[in-house]
Amino acid sequence: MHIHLVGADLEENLALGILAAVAERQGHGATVLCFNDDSDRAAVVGAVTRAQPELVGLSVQFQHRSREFLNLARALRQAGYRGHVTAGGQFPTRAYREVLEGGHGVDSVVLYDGEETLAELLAALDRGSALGEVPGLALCGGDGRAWRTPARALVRDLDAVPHAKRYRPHSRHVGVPFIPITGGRGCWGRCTYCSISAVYRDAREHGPARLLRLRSPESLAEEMAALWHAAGGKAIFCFHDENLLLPRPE
Ligand code: B12
Repeated sequence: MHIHLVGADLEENLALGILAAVAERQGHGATVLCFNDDSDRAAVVGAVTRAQPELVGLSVQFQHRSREFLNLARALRQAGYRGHVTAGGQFPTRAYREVLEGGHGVDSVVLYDGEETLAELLAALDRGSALGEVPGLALCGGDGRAWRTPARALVRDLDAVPHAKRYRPHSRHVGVPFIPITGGRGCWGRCTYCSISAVYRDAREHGPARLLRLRSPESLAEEMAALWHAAGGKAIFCFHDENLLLPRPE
């Protein structure tokens, strides 16, 4: 199968880079398409209708852009795209009913971490088996109502997550490669206004989930070294972690 992954690319999108690596590890092809605002819609629709991938994955990390992504899904359907459209990221995870019941042409939502669920969704689509058996999804029933498949635990070992596919050349700042990377996920804080806290606490209400997960320094150093060498021995690493300030010195 070939899949298209669509999302913000103001800085390299690690969510899409990691999911592309997951799909390629399974033997599928994966293309990342930039969708920074509505002006990118025509290019995305054009690329999808030309290539007709089996799946399009929308990464809706920002609530303020949710309307743009749902309009994009509608535009794909109006352009005749009949493949599977799935959405992931913080917004669809929390608003899966609105995304699935709104007639936007979205077939499924991958809740919380995407690695394992996307891999199984691709396998089920490949085999033609029932999506309701894939844990960690939200789907739309025959009655037009959204429902959740069995819960899936958040990824326990972040060291086992494949390194993000670097789907474009790194941006450069003062000529130096600028390389986004993550060392962990989640936050121990409980700020009432922050969707990060809301999403991970919601995950914990639906299954085994730790609010804060860290990679091992060894795994992180190995990836940084590989990227540094590949970038010619100079790099600015930008951590896309939610929070680098941890509660205890150790
Ligand atoms: C990196 C980042 C940025 C970067 C780069 C974004 C880009 N790619 O272009 C920059 C600095 C540009 C940025 C800007 C902004 N950001 Co910002 N950003 C982040 C940050 C810190 C990390 C996102 C990330 O890549 N995480 C690493 C990956 C691995 O984790 P992930 O995204 O959760 O992805 C996993 C799952 O969600 C899922 N998944 C995600 N996408 C998909 C797609 C599919 C198909 C599937 C199956 C699964 C899936 O699988 C992934 C792997 O498990 C997040 C914090 C967060 N936790 O999300 C804030 C965050 C997304 N940003 C936020 C905000 C508000 C903004 C700004 C609006 C701030 C501002 N006022 O300007 C701007 C908007 C920019 C714009 N014009 O649109 C908020 C969004 C809140 C909300 N719910 O709407 C967040 C959550 C931070 C917060 N404190 O709340 N941001």
